[in-house]
Amino acid sequence: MPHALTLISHPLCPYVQRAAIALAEKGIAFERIDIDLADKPAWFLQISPLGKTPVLLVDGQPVFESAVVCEYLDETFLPRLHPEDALARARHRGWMEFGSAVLNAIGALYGAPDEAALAVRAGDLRRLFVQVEAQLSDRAEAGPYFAGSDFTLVDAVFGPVFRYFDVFDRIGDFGVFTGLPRVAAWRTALAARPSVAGAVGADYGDRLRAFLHARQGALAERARAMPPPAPAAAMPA
Ligand SMILES: N[C@@H](CCC(=O)N[C@@H](CS)C(=O)NCC(=O)O)C(=O)O
Repeated sequence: MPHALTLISHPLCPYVQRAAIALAEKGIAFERIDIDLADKPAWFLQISPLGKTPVLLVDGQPVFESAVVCEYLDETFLPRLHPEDALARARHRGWMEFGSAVLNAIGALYGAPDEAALAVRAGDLRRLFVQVEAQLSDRAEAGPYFAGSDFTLVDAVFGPVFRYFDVFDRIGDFGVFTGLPRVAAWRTALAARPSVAGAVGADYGDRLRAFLHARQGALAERARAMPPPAPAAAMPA
């Protein structure tokens, strides 16, 4: 019997997007409920032990933590997005975790208090992507995805990562991907993948810019120098 699946979400959350991408890749129907993370509803706090999105409700039972949600989906619904081989699968899990480290570095970028810190944090991000470039160079297959021609959960993690840069690129040139051709090609391939493109609303860019506008710091300062986007819901860091 099919499960009733509900993804408790926030329109900007990159961790939510991982789950939405995995669901779309598997062709699974689900309901998506966006909440305001700046004013968390009581019902959400009852089902989310850490008070974070995403939560996947499976027949009413909450599963929390995006990596766990993705693993559950992969064990339950075809096609598999993890490699069959246990060692390859373990290595993919490592790169999913690496993707979370990149998200933390992105958080540090938009938290940079001044231009000097912004440059340092862009450099930190670049160093992470230099490691990704080396990993992509070691692929047995040429691409276009992390492991070659098959889309995997690592791709589901990095699609939302790269999406931030579609907005950052309009704010300034941070040089994060300069001289990293495999990373740049992977970014382009993921942006074109329907599951990745469809994991956010059409207003994602405006929402992210509104989020940045409302913050303190150097990136916010630069974002405010651009024409103002439409107002959007706040998202805590
Ligand atoms: N490790 C968690 C991280 C999820 C996370 O940080 N979600 C953010 C939104 S993108 C959140 O809910 N923040 C609200 C809060 O921390 O209060 C996961 O992978 O699911």
